[in-house]
Amino acid sequence: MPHEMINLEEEAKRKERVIIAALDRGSASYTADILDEMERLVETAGGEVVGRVVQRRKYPHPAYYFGKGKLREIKRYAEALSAETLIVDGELTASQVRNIEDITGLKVVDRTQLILDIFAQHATTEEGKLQVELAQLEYNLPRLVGMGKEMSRLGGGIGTRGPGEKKLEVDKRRIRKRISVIKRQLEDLEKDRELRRKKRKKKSKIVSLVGYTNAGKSTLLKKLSGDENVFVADMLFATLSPTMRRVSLPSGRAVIFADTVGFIRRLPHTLIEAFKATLEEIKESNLALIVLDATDENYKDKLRVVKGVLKEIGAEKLPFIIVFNKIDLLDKDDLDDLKREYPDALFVSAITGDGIEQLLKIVDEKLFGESVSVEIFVPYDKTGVLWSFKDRLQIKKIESIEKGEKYRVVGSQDDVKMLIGRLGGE
Ligand SMILES: Nc1nc2c(ncn2[C@@H]2O[C@H](COP(=O)(O)OP(=O)(O)OP(=O)(O)O)[C@@H](O)[C@H]2O)c(=O)[nH]1
Ligand SMILES: [Mg+2]
Repeated sequence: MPHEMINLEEEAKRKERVIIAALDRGSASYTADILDEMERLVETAGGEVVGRVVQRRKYPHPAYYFGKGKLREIKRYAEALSAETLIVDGELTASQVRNIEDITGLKVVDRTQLILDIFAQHATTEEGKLQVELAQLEYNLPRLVGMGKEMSRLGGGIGTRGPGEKKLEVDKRRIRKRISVIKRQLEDLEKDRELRRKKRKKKSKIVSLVGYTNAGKSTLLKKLSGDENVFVADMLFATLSPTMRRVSLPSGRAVIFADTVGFIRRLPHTLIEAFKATLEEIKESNLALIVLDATDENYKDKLRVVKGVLKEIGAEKLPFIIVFNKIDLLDKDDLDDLKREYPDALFVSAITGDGIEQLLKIVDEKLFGESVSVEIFVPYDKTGVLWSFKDRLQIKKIESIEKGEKYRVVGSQDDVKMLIGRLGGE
């Protein structure tokens, strides 16, 4: 008996052995980069990449995606490596999946399903789970055409998992029903969200943290807010649901920083659709901090991707500041080069706290204008007027004098002027 138990444990620990494959459409370095990213995605999904395959080809084969000969090669390669799963870059049609499975004998998953699988595992909130399940079902529905017994081949593992350990529904009729139920539930949740958003927006300005997955957005939020409970992890798509924290700026005003799902190039469209409500929060914010990993050689591509997604969700007009993070890992020369190239960007380390003070100062100025500090006299009967500004100005009492009190107030020029006007001053 004991050895049987050990086997079970090993089985649970055993990682799915995966071959990743992509077409090289003309740029070998781009393809290598895509495969590196796929490898990170596979690891995040709990699999292990045991081999890589590239085929030079301008367009995918309509029936086989790769060439038929290449697929036979993949089959031999997989046998030699004891791989069981093939993950293909891009989106496959139902018949491509079936044809590749027939020739290679492998379980076939495409990049979109891989990403959806990770989202399914990382969704924690009710809304997040529903959004992911919706994206999965909508992606899979047209791919189930004519699929009957083949579906049973999807025994488990990457590409078959639903949110919260649930198995993904594979029956077409039931999927359609489930999709409409989820959509209704999401609509209700979105109404609540809308209400909360309006309330929040009335009270404080919102700064959204956006960027490529793993850039360090959540770590930055953790540092800014001092809240140890913000979830940070060295994996892709660690954060799925918006997380908000109130943070005090140097002028004394509080704003809300909002962290949300990370982006990736060619973010599956079903996901953008399903996450629309969540992503729209970004559009409604007052300022975006585009967080980039300063150690990433391809940060320019990533910046382009982030701007592309912002455009897609209608947030291209949102004012933004570029924030290079992880500068603790950069040597001085590289950092200086970066600073020369991006004179308006900010440079921080969310781990050491380097540059955070400057970041808060710039955010303050960008949102409220440059701060001024003045001494004012407030007659006793106008104290209420003064305190009605407490969310916008930093107010400090200096002394009581005859008929009133002297205060020092710090804040934007406009707010200070308005206060003085209301107090009946100059
Ligand atoms: N050395 C160093 N590591 C950092 C820094 N900021 C974040 N990290 C690490 O980078 C990894 C990703 O950080 P997260 O904050 O989870 O990244 P994220 O942008 O929220 O990622 P997603 O939620 O997946 O979009 C973690 O391992 C962090 O510890 C930094 O300033 N310096
Ligand atoms: Mg995060």
